[in-house]
Amino acid sequence: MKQDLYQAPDYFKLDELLTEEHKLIRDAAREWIKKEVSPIIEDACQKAIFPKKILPGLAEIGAFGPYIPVEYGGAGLDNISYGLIMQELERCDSGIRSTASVQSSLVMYPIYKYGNESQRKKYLPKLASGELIGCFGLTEPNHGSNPGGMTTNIKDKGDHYLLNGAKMWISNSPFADIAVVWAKNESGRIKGVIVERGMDGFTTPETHNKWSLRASATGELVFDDVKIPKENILPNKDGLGAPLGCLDSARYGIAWGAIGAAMDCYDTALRYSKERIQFGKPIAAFQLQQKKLAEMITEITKAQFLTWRLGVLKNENRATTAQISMCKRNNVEMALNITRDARQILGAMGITGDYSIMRHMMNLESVITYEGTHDIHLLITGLDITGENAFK
Ligand code: TGC
Ligand code: FAD
Repeated sequence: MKQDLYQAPDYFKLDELLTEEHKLIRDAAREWIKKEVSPIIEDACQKAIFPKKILPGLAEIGAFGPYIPVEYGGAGLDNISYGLIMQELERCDSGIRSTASVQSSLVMYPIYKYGNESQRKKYLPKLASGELIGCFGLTEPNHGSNPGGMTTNIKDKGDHYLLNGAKMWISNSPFADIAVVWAKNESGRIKGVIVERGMDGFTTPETHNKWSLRASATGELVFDDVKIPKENILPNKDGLGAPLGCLDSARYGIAWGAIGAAMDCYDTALRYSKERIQFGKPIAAFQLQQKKLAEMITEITKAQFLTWRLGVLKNENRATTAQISMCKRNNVEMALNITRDARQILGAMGITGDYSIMRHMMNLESVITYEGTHDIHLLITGLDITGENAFK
């Protein structure tokens, strides 16, 4: 088994802008990843299984609901700490970050923000400890970028609702204990519904044959006359703005996560380039390889500062949806470009599972599509700066 030799690049001393608490949390996540996840991640990806045994460890490093208040079992941390944890997880594998993103931003966040006190007390502590795992159902077979067109629906039956419809491409669905599902009521208003595994008519078939995010389980959510108790409806917000609010939080985490993947590829390529000898010298001595490496660290550094600044704005409740979109879009593209250059620096070795680069590259093909495609984020920026809506 290959040792994880990762050394995080910090070319412009961003660490000096972090608090002691940020660094402690980041370093704890980094060490845990090296010890517990790096040794098993390649095998999990090759076998296309999510390694469930890491769930308690993820909870222990605070990856489940980092910013949820301590009284509900969360870690009560700020948004930069949340981002740093996501960065460390995705440094190892986007699928591991995905699981934590979904649990934190797409399951705990809506229950905390839009749920009532009894829903918060019932679900949040168990989600924070990893005793319960959740998933988030927004995308449907015919409604991906346009979730407002969803057809999944609830009908009021007096003492309960009946839920019908289907969601697809749902991270964690095959093993999740609960699902936060978005469905329209009779008036066409979108409501959040907590669906529990075991409810009659609720199934979660797994999606197989993915070439990307293989260490993350993806599946469908199928609802066939599922009887939903009224207390499982999130009462405090409805409309498309409710799920979109969750996406702001998750996209923010992805912006940090993508930097982690890029940092890992840069670190791997830099080390390899110093060790690999061709024509009598290390390939790092050739200008063409230096160009790739120099551009990688430049782009990583720019993304680190953009994202740190976004974290500061988020802590002050001043980060806008459009800023988050810009950051997610920039960082994922930056990371994907870096995987491609890093892979070339490793030559043929770059295509093997002995190194993480190709795995990151494949993973990022999902990351550039989920939580809003690359195009959608560009149009969000376009709308923000011009005032013209180019979506429809
Ligand atoms: P639009 O008319 O713009 O907005 C509808 C309502 O929502 C409000 N709103 C927001 N509210 C809170 N936060 C935001 N970020 C908001 N953005 C918009 C808006 O004010 C409006 O409110 P109201 O009261 O007037 O109704 O909506 P639209 O139908 O034109 O769509 C806009 C668009 C395309 C940007 C949006 O729908 C979108 O972002 N599409 C992309 C879909 C997406 O990102 N799906 C992600 C699914 S989850 C996922 O991928 C998880 S992967 C997890 C993992 O494994 O890590
Ligand atoms: P489409 O919306 O069909 O888009 C296809 C193409 O058309 C894209 O290039 C897109 O940019 C472009 N396009 C669409 N509309 C426009 C427009 N107005 N202008 C210009 N171009 C446009 N969803 C969840 O709800 N929960 C999850 O947990 C979840 N996990 C996922 C995990 C994985 C591994 C993947 C791959 C996806 C996941 N998704 C999840 C779904 C994801 O959010 C959607 O795939 C994404 O929103 C895009 O939808 P789509 O795939 O239907 O593409």
